[in-house]
Formats: sequence, C-alpha cells, structure tokens
Amino acid sequence: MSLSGKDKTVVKAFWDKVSPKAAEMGGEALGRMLTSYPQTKTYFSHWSDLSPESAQVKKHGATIMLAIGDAIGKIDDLTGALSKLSELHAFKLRVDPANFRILAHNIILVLAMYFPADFTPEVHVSVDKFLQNLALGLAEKYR
Ligand code: HNI
Repeated sequence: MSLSGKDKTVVKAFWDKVSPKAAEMGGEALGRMLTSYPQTKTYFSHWSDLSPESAQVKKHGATIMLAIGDAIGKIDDLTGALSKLSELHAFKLRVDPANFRILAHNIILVLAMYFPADFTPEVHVSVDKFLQNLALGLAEKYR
C-alpha cells in the first residue's frame, strides 16, 4: 500500500517531534525484539550481550533509528534510499525479511510508549504504513 501525501506529512511531523528520543527508543525497540521474539537473536550471536541493558543493543538501536530518520528524509524514494541497506541485509547479513515486520512492530510499540499523546490513531495508521513500506524497501534486493 503506497503512502499518500497525507501519510508522508503525518510521518514527517511526528518524526520531527520524536527524533530527539530516537536513539533511546531504538535501543528499547531492538532490546524488546530480541527478548520477545528470541528467534531474531540468531543474527546477533556474535554479540556478547543481547539483553535490553546491553550497550551493543542500545548502540545498534540508535543506528537503526538513524537509518529510519534518513529514510523519512527521502520518503519520496524509499526504494532508492534503502537500496544499499537492502543489499547488505540480503546478501551479507542474510536476514529473513519477515524480521523487518517484527522489528517494525516493536518500533510502533515503543513510539506509543514514549509518546502516548502524540501517537493518535491517525499517526498510528501512517507510521504503520510507512514501516511496511520501509520493510518492502529493505526486502527489494532479495530477488
Ligand atoms: Ni539491520 C546492521 C538498519 C532491521 C540485522 N541494520 C544494520 C545497519 C543498519 C541497519 C543501518 C548498519 C549497517 C552498516 O554497518 O553499514 N536494520 C536496519 C533497519 C531495519 C533493520 C533500518 C528495519 C527497520 N536488521 C534488521 C532486522 C535484523 C537486522 C530485523 C535481524 C533480525 N542489521 C542486522 C545485523 C546487522 C545489521 C545482524 C549487523 C550488526 C553488527 O554490528 O554486526
């Protein structure tokens, strides 16, 4: 489902508001994914600590959210914006793209936890659509 002009406006405005907390929320989302969906831990077996308190988890959560913020800045060409990352996840990391949706779920949850008043149903719909499109963009190079 492609993003409407309104979705793009809503996602950008919401991100402008929440981005100061993006790094912290990324760590929280990644930590929750690894704990609640332990099948996702296989990709990070080279890390020493996969707990939500882990410095590696927090740091990588921040990296992911930075990439998401960058993608929002290029929201009119998500596929192009994500092509390098898609290649990395497809051919080097070999991440099953089903996991993109699992992470998206955890990100949605954390956005709502951190910004309950701003995360209206309207924002929820547009952010959910955006994250589905992000997942599609990341999966683009798989075949
Ligand atoms: Ni992902 C590395 C962005 C989902 C497993 N990932 C990255 C990097 C970025 C990134 C940025 C660092 C790239 C570099 O070093 O050049 N990942 C994203 C984004 C999403 C995502 C935007 C979806 C929202 N990645 C996932 C998922 C998994 C995943 C769902 C597995 C469950 N990613 C990895 C692994 C690495 C990685 C593994 C390498 C980590 C390391 O440091 O060894």
